[in-house]
Amino acid sequence: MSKLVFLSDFVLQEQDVSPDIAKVLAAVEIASKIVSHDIRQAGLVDHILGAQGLDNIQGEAQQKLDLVADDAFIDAFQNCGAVCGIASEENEDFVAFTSDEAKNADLIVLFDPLDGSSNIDVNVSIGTIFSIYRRVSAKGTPATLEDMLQPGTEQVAAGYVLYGSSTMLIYAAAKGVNGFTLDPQSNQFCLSHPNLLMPSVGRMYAMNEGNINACDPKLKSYLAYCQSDENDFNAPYSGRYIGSLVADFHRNLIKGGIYIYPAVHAHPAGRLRLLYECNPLAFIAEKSGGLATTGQERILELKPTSLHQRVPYFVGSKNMVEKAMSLLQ
Ligand code: AFP
Repeated sequence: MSKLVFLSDFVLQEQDVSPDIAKVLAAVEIASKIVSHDIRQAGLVDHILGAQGLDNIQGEAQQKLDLVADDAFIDAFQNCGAVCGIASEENEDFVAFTSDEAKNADLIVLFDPLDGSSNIDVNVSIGTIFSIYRRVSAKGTPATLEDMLQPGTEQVAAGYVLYGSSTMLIYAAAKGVNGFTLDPQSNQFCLSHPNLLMPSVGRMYAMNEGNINACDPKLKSYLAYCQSDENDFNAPYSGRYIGSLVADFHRNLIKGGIYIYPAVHAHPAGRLRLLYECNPLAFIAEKSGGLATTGQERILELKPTSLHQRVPYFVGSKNMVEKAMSLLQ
């Protein structure tokens, strides 16, 4: 058996992982192991399952584990020595860390601590999504809103942790995308999926089809194409919708496919959050050969206007996203 490469070794070997990015990855590793451990105990201990009784800034019921994960990641980023500020999907405002070390740090992290959290209680895969930027404000001062509202093209790196049948960390940077699986024996993330490339087409599409009458009627022609014999495989694609974006995205990254969350009546601007969900996954998609758009525009080129901005989202295999866009014109 070939030697296992731990994430901590990979970080030292990779030339595009600077020392400060390595510190952020170490923070992600610490927090995600805490969250992963808690998830594996869900149902056995009190503080994991169920709603905690309040809504988050998005007006969605916060789950107990949303808050456990949010605290774990904020603590880890605050203490890693490389991050001057963060914004999280769970909090209304961004946080500028106040220590001298943090004020002199260069990096910003935007993250969704627990994507798909409505799936926690039913033992379905969920994940943490993160995105790393360099600050635009001056070092030595507190992080600003401007630091948080950079277009996705400015991401230095992005990734996610998927708490699925195994726990995996996917990390994307300039040189490409690599996947690490948490080995339960050593409790280490080990390189298991080097140089991930998303197939340019796949046999699966993911959309909440309950929304089909609440979105642009042109989308019906794309779904009809997916369900017909006229597509790339001359056979209907399979519909797969987990309802955890990170898990649907991961399947498409490995096997090829498209994920669609369009503007719908209940969410006229789209449901998914640009900063915490769409930009990081768009970065990973593009670095692995895929594509992410609003149906009209490239996600990474959008100039964010607010922390919790939502956008329509088409992400996945390049040819599939392009085909969907062509039918929306
Ligand atoms: P939560 O983290 O609040 O559960 O939201 C998950 C999510 O943003 C994304 O992960 C899913 O794909 C999407 O919502 C599911 O939304 P619908 O239930 O409207 O299909």
